[in-house]
Amino acid sequence: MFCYQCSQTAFETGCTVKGVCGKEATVARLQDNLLFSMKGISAYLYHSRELGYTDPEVDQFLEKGFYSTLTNVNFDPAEFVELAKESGMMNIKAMQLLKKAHIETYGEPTPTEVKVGSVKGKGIIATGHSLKALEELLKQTEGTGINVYTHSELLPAHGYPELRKYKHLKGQIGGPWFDQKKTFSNYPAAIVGTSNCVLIPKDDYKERMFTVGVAQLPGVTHIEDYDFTPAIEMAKSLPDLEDEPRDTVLTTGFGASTILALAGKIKELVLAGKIKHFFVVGGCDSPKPQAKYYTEFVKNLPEDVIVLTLACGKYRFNDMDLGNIEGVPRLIDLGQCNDAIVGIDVVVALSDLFEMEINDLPLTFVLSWMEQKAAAILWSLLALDIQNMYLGPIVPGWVNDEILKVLVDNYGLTPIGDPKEDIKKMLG
Ligand code: FSO
Ligand code: SF4
Repeated sequence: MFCYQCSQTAFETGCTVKGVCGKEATVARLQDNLLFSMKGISAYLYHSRELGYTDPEVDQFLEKGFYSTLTNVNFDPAEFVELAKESGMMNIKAMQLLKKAHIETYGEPTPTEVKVGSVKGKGIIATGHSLKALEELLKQTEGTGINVYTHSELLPAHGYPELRKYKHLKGQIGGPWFDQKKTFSNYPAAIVGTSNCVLIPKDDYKERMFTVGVAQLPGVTHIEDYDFTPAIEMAKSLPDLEDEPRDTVLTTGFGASTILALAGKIKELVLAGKIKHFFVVGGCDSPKPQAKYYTEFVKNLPEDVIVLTLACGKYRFNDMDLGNIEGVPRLIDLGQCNDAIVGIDVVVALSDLFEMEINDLPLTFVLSWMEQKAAAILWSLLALDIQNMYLGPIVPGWVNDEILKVLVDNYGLTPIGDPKEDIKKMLG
């Protein structure tokens, strides 16, 4: 634990073993966990509010949750576990709200092929999660001759009809959030960071980087009121990007209705033994060497399984051509991390389709954890009582032995191991 929230704190620097106030280490860690989860919920609420959507019930929960972590309010580990589960349910509501906002504003996403790489001309690269910021950027660059590219978690934007209608939305540059220093150095484009997962820029692109909304970086111009004039002027002043081969094509934009339209076919294929298992492989990508697990995992799967994926963890394998099983794609990109709600909808629909409990379905979740926001999604899945999920590349730092025991005993949460061995266990 580490807590320095009051003046009683040990040695006036921080309580690290047990609180002077009596707070146990596990309670301190569960408080941190709840805060992480609520930060995740806040991110989704923020992007919903950008589009004019709010949910007072979730706001009310945040008040209670934050208040619970104030000094000397709540010392009970059991109630903190309950609050974490409640945060998971509230995160489901927040993700539903954001999905509704995205669909009502930009149309239902449909599968869309996105070319990777630049074309000759001026360019702006947009990274992060905010579709609202991307839309404003597209509106303001229309007719200027500037091409717009997505990076990292904005890839799924191409699936939405009201965004891909812009002809100058040319494709994708780079991969997950952590390649940005190398990627942004390599392309003479203006860059716009629209949410979390911006990194302190290198000097060679700092001047041509901009932030908008919640994202801010020292010495980087912040765009106010979605007026992208400074980024547009910067892009015009820069050299052209060059034509690249653009052989890599990524498919994104599978919404719930596209997948559910295949329900009859999926049922037929499962009953005929042609689809043996479903995997949800997703979450945050991280630069840790252990994250290679996800590439190896998907590469080694047998051909009669379907992989649903989402968030930036997909960059470990989304350039693989897994083909299809009689017209049902084997790799289905549901979108951003907040589109975990689509994954949940699909899993619930599968459970209805086969008249089985979710935990009895031939289905395994293989999650990758990197940052705080993912705690909200993990707790959403736990709140739905989804059992036997695999988690990597490392177990979250706030999890001590006592918390891990609860997660293992109550939910069968398993740290990832060797990809081939794990596949055997999952399919066995
Ligand atoms: Fe990745 Fe970052 Fe979207 Fe996360 S870009 S790591 S939890 O913010 O959310 O998937
Ligand atoms: Fe230490 Fe408790 Fe104060 Fe935190 S609230 S600094 S654990 S005494």
